[in-house]
Amino acid sequence: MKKAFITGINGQDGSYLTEYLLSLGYDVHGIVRRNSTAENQSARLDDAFDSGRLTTYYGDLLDQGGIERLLDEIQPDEIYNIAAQSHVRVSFDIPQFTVQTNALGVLNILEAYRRSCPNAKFYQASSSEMFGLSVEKDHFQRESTPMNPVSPYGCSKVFGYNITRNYRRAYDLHICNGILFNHESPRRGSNFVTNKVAKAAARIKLGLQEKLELGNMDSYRDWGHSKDYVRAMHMIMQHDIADDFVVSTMETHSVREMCDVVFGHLGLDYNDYVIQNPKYLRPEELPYLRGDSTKIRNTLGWKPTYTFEGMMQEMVDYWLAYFCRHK
Ligand code: NAP
Ligand code: F7E
Repeated sequence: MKKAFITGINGQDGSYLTEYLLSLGYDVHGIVRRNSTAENQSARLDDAFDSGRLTTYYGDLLDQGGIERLLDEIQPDEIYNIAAQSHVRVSFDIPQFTVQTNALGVLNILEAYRRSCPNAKFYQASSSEMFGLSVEKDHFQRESTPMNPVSPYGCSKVFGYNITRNYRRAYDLHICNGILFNHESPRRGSNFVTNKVAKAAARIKLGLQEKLELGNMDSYRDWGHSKDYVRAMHMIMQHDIADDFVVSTMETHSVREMCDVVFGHLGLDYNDYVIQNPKYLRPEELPYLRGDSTKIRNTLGWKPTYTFEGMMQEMVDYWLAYFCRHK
């Protein structure tokens, strides 16, 4: 039975990855940060605990000694480093914390891994935000696209990407990067734009809210489903060669189009409800993302199962059911 160690286990991806690995027969171990409110801290993992094969520990990427002790004790076969301060807008508010976690935190866990369990495989959660303003002539970003980040978050992720590639070569470690484009689900934090819109539209439909305030509605994103993307993470780790892969749907939609789909699903016109508030604008915006995932499709046979419209419907339906229960 394989053992996996996951950082960021109680986040969106961490919780779906946990369920996926448990379904494959893995023992899953992961760290959660100590929080003053114990209730709901591991809410996304509630079902997974029923398996009896999930163990969580207090831990933080900033505490290298603690991570090293855990890796030494657990001796995992696979390490998924998916913890991060993952909100781009917030990274402008707390740049130092973002860089400490997303950049130095990666170095901390790499050092712990190198000393404690160098035969394990290691996955790093890299991001399309690393590409920033770079777009190829065919309007895609792919593995070979130069990195030109436009946020503290993007800059921190470029460090994580580069240091993992450096450790792979320097110490002959099995380290992979998934360069994931945006991925969403009902478990997405509700201050990311898709779930913010899905949640507000459901509340508006039920008469619980009148307006929705957004920032820039003219940026484009390549939005997939987290469940499809955690499956890609696992496939990347099973490949014989430690390598880096873009994971994306190869489609792009504007925030405006996404609002149209969500409100349209409820029989509403978003123009009647959405207003702009400059407080949601970013000091520097990334205007356009569309990933070319040909490499992972051809090499590993991965492809997404969710459509953009199907995913957005799932999120709206989740919130409708939620607010009907909690009205
Ligand atoms: P998420 O829901 O925000 O989860 C992030 C997780 O990291 C949470 O469990 C969080 O714990 C934990 N964390 C934050 N700071 C930490 C620290 N210092 N030490 C230990 N744990 C810490 O993010 P996600 O959407 O699942 O994304 C997973 C990873 O993929 C992240 O690295 C993100 O940057 C990257 N990524 C995401 C996307 C996307 O579209 N979702 C795309 C590309 C890359 P708390 O709950 O205690 O905060
Ligand atoms: O913004 C615009 C905003 O915060 C998407 C993270 O998972 O994907 C994610 O980062 C777009 C941006 O995601 C609001 O300006 C308009 O253009 O949902 P988001 P993101 O910044 O693309 C990358 C790949 C990651 O790696 C990150 O971890 O939507 N937008 N109005 C808004 N965004 C937010 N959050 N809130 C608004 O009101």
